[in-house]
Amino acid sequence: MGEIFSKIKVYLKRVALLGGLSLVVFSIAFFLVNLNIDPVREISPEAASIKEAKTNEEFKKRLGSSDITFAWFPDWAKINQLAADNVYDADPDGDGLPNYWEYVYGTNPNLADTDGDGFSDKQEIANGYDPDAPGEVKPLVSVRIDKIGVEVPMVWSQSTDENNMLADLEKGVGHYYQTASPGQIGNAVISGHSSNYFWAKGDYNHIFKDLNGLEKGDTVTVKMMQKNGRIIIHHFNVADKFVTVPDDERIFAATSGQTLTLTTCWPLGTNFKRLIIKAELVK
Ligand SMILES: [Ca+2]
Ligand SMILES: [Ca+2]
Repeated sequence: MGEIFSKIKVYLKRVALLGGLSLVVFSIAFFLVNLNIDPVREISPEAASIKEAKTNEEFKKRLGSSDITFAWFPDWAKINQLAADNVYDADPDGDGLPNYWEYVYGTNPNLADTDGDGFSDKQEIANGYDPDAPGEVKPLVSVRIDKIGVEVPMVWSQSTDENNMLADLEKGVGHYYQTASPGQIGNAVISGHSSNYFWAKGDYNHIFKDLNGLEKGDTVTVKMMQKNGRIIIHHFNVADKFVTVPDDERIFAATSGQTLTLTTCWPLGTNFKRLIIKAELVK
């Protein structure tokens, strides 16, 4: 009888030991597994940079084809204490300009009239004025057309008087008075010489002589520089090309898109007709 008891005792000890060991193993496994799925562990640098890249992508999507030459919306949003909710599209100063455009133009997202000249940031941008320079200051603009080797300053004409416009064309291509600002909604009309009298003044007497070489899909780039150093680059794709009489109303016709119209005298050496290029902002 005693022998049976001592055997049972040994057996129970083994069971207890085994049970204890199992508990220890289970506990370690449980600890390891839970360590592995710890929800508050830090984001690795790689994961963080992917997250940043996604934010950047989102930002680029909103800009369409426009480029910017400076860094980093999220930091700017923090500096300006913008609420994280809907941060790109929100308009805390109510000037009609969403935050991401405030960022591009370098304006204050919490102040409707950044330069304090009585016109809101949105009004100034829509009308081609520099929103961060008080008064009637326009950004510096140049037009680049790689296909025909053109890079030329654009002059903002102050009237439709022919002599004024001819004077402007001595300094570059001319933006027709009161047409849309390039990149804004409407029809921005820009003219340049294809030819001129050989005694005419200026360095741009033949600047658009190869305009006829443009075809549908070719790119025209407009670069705008503000006083605050912001550079905004708009890309346009050629959508149409035609030759017509100078007073064809299609040249100045309003559009609901962001249209760029280039015009020059045609055929070369005459001013009887106009060669017209219509381009649309790439989105
Ligand atoms: Ca705003
Ligand atoms: Ca203003």
